[in-house]
Amino acid sequence: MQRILITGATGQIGSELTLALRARYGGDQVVASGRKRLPNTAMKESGPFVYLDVTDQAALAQVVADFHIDTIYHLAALLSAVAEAKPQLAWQVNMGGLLNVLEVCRQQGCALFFPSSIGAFGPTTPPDHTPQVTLQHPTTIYGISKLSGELLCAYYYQRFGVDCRGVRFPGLISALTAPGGGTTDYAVEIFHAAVAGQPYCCFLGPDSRLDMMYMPDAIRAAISLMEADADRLTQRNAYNVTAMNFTPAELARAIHKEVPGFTISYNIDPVRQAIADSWPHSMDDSVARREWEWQPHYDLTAMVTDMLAALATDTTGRKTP
Ligand code: AKB
Repeated sequence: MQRILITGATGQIGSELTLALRARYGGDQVVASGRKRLPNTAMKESGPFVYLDVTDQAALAQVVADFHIDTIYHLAALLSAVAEAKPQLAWQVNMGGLLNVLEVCRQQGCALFFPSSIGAFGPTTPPDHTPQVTLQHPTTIYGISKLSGELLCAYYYQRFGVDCRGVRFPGLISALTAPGGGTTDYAVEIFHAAVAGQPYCCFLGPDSRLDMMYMPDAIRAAISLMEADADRLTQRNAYNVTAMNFTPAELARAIHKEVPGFTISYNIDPVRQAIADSWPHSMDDSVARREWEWQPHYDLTAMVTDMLAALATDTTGRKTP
């Protein structure tokens, strides 16, 4: 039986991943951890929660030993826009935290899931159908930390045999938890405005096309990869995974079909626009599809319908994948 630790469990991915893993493996088997945000009621009541700062290696090692952990989903990280505002802190948390996690994995024999991002690509990467293996020269501190993280995970796999697996997530959209500090956050904020009957002012321009994914698909991607047959995996740094791509104008039109009074305007934030402009429009995820049967379930229409319904009712009662 797996004993799992999730770092950054109170964040956007962790809030849903914790509940999905507990539903799959049992509440006591999945230890959620976080540094700042309080766990929500569902997380508190469904299994153990510990306060943990991933930059404290001794505390991390202690939690892993105490709970007999054999698999870590390491989600604690600063997102792109916050990282750009605090680059030194971003390096300390994103890279220092990952190195600590990798060391504990090496010392205590744990497998590791590490989420990389479209941010690991840069302006010189082919933006359309971005290949699995291609030029990666990110220009943001977030992207540099994600690319370095991919390489460090691959190194720990080759050098020490740590079972590291990862994906490059696109922008993630969730009804349950706000993202907090990313460049793709507009794609979540817009739904909250629409459901509240308010107009939305977008910080990216109308034509900024980015890869996106609905959270239930992201959760399935993480769990499927960790359960995949190791012999079939050729990419130990990170698999491209995607589900859809759209611009703010296209997303607003899709919402408008279901919320006829909804309107969008634009007030471009130059920092986040520059970050978005450096990222791919659409990744080629055929390698993930081939090697571990990755397949998204939600396209733009299905995601919009589900998001609006989830936000209009009780989001805490949503189905898990
Ligand atoms: C962000 O915008 O920083 C993240 C990401 C795409 O990695 N959502």
